[in-house]
Amino acid sequence: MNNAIKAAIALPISIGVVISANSTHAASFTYAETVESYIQGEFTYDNLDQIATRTNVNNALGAPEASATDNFLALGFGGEAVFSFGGMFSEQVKVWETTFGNHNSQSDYDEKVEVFVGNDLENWLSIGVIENIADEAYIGGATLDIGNSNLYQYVRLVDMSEVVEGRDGFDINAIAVNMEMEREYVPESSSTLGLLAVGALAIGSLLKRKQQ
Ligand SMILES: [Ca+2]
Ligand SMILES: [Ca+2]
Ligand SMILES: [Ca+2]
Repeated sequence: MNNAIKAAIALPISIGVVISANSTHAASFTYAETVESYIQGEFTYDNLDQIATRTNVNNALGAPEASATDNFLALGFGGEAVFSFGGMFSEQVKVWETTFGNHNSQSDYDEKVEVFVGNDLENWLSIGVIENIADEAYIGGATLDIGNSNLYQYVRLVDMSEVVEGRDGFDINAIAVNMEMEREYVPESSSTLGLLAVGALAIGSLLKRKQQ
């Protein structure tokens, strides 16, 4: 292949990579769309109706309920759940927790979760721990930075709460990720497609000239 053809192919590819890595727009959050898995942890009470309500995985999908309702997924002590969002994400993960009662005086309502990101359901990167009350996850959600600019597909939450009688671990009201990189890439990739077309035309005319 001659150098002119190589350059015509390389140009749109290299531009596509640069655009996706330099995106600097403000964060926009997309809520969880699918529960990939849920492993119920320990519930230290035996109200079966309440357990049935709080183990409905759909309660963790979509936008958070603003005030405390039963619309959450309790992990149970040591339990875990994996979520996906309809696309790749980067930079940040945000979690809303549900806690009833007077949060200032009830330390036995403290609950926490370790947050992981990954792409294959086997290898996970821990990005930190969210505490429901200390991090105000039960008010407006708590955000963790991923700490790199890679794209990820899944978020895994693992309950780390201290076991207390009559409780059920961390309660996921909602979860969201920053899809800004992915969204930014979509319109830019259409212009990249335009450049690919230009590149293809250039290759076509070069080949034609060679044949003549
Ligand atoms: Ca709670
Ligand atoms: Ca709980
Ligand atoms: Ca909810």
